[in-house]
Amino acid sequence: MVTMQRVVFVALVALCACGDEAAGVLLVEPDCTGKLGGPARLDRCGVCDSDPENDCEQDCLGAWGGPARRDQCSVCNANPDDDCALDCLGEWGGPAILDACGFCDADPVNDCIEDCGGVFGGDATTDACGTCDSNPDNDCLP
Ligand SMILES: [Ca+2]
Ligand SMILES: [Ca+2]
Ligand SMILES: [Ca+2]
Ligand SMILES: [Ca+2]
Repeated sequence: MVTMQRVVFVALVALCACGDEAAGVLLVEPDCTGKLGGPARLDRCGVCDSDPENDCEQDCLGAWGGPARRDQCSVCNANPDDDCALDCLGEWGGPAILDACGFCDADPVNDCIEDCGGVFGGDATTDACGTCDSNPDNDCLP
């Protein structure tokens, strides 16, 4: 009876050892190239290689390998054409605009205008006879 129990015990230990070996074999799985225990891994975009540095990343909308990028004004989308730009005062997305005379501010009311001679910021005026110059002394009088 004692001998019978010992045989069963030994058989169970053998089974357990066999099971451990099987588990050990199962741990060595093929990598994504099919090589057993190989170093290659699939990244989140389905690209299989052994370089973790080139794994695709989440874009700013949360899509893995997506095209969306955050511009300098923290607006996230996939359109590079609407990225905010530096204004003339050096502020990203700022409202300042250079007028035709080279003055930079955010006030469109003070933008310099073209005089009658076609000069931006010029002081020529048209007199009552239709003569355009910057001399008020020669204006013809009606
Ligand atoms: Ca990779
Ligand atoms: Ca954009
Ligand atoms: Ca202005
Ligand atoms: Ca004049």
